[in-house]
Amino acid sequence: MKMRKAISAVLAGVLALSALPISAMSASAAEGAYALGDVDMDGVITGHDAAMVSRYLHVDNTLLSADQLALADVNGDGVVDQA
Ligand SMILES: [Ca+2]
Repeated sequence: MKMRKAISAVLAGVLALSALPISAMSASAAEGAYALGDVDMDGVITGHDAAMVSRYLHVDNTLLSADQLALADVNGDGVVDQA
């Protein structure tokens, strides 16, 4: 149940971000090449990005590169977590 809540929180964040125009998002992470939240760096923000963050948090804390961690910190608090 705890994990489902965490996944739901991440998905809600991704969905909220996907509702924003791309121009409204900071593109400073990963040298501006990718939008915040685009953790898998495929050019679009999808559930797969949220799934990668969930996997990083709960299964493999070596999964994400430094650039991916910067993209995953969508609220800019310096911590990659459900928020
Ligand atoms: Ca993506």
